[in-house]
Amino acid sequence: MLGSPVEISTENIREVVRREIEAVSIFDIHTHLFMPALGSLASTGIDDVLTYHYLEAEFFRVSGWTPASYWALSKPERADAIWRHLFVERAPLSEAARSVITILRAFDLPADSSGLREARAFFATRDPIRHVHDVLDKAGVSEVVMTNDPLDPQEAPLWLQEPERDRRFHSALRLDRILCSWPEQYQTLNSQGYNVREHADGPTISEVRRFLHDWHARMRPVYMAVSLPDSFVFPEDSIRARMLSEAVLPACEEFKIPLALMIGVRRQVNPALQLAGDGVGRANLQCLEHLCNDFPRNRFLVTVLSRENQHELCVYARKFSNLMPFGCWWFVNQPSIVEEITMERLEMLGTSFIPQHSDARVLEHLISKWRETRRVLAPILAHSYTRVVEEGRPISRNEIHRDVTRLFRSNFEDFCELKNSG
Ligand code: RAT
Ligand code: ZN
Repeated sequence: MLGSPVEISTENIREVVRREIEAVSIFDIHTHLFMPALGSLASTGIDDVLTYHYLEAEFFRVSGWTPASYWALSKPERADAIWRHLFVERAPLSEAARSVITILRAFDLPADSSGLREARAFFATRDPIRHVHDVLDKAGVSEVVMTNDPLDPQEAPLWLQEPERDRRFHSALRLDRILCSWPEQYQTLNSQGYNVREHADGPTISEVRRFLHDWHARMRPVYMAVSLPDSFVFPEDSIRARMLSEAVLPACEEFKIPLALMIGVRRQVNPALQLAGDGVGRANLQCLEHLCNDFPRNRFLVTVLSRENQHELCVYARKFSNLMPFGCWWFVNQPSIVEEITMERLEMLGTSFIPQHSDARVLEHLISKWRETRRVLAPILAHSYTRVVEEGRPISRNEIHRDVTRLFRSNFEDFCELKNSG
């Protein structure tokens, strides 16, 4: 009997699921964090928490400040302004604002003070290495995937120095500059010694392959990744489509790693807001049909930004086992929408998806984002089990443990073949 001997009653399911989700050690598959050896790029502490671009967008709505006057200030001054407008002059009701309260309380810091003196003093005394350890521990996260851009002028030189690896931090090779800004970026590849051309003719494709080969050897990424606009189509007659089909996908196949597609961002709809200036658009997901069909030996991790695209993504995942939906990305990482998306995915895909990633930009985000994810997902998963038990199929603790492990880590490990790759 599958469910016995430790099958549980419908009354207990909620509590068992809550405990399992509380206890699981999470593999966070997409963040903007950096391993300690790349610490000069890392964000941490109260000033970085408050100047997160999700909060900056909310600040510009209520403060009456112009972006120019805001950007003219130092980071602590910007953090002070955000604290005053979003946390002192009004209650922090938004998801991004409440997240700050979670972080402060996780370190026993006051969440209702008029200024940031105590919080700043606290973070200033933290030993950086110990702090990383404590934050991962408090967040219940064992491993994270970074976002590593080989064309970033600050990041690339650090990788050339062979930084010390940390097994809690995996790399992801980000391709946005190659796939979305080729005319502005091809000369950066030239400066790294690759003979590529503006119109991607001549040796360009084989040189991009060589570039990917070299950076793969350097970073050892668990996947390659790109964020794509809502207007993304595939196939098409474009440099991006050629790069994808002739360089990136063959390289992913050779290295046996997936390509992560993050589809639906409208970059810089309001450039004055800088990082906070991106928007969202509904994409045409027929691109996935073509990619999954035309490249059956490739694997695709996919997240979509528009709420309107979520159902379609589930349908495509039912058609293609080389497609793995992941996360509730950015503008859909709001509890009400996460509930809806996760329920839909459970109903359409069982446990064959990756429910969430944190997108943490600041180390301490791991605490608030995963606390919220655990809080939102537990009742949804419990509800799904309850419906099965009500229909007459017992469920055991072991099964819940196995499913929670799948959702929060092993679906990703298996899809990336991490266990076999050593
Ligand atoms: O969520 C974010 O912080 C966005 O700014 C983006 O970084 C997005 O997640 C991305 O990876 O492009
Ligand atoms: Zn991101």
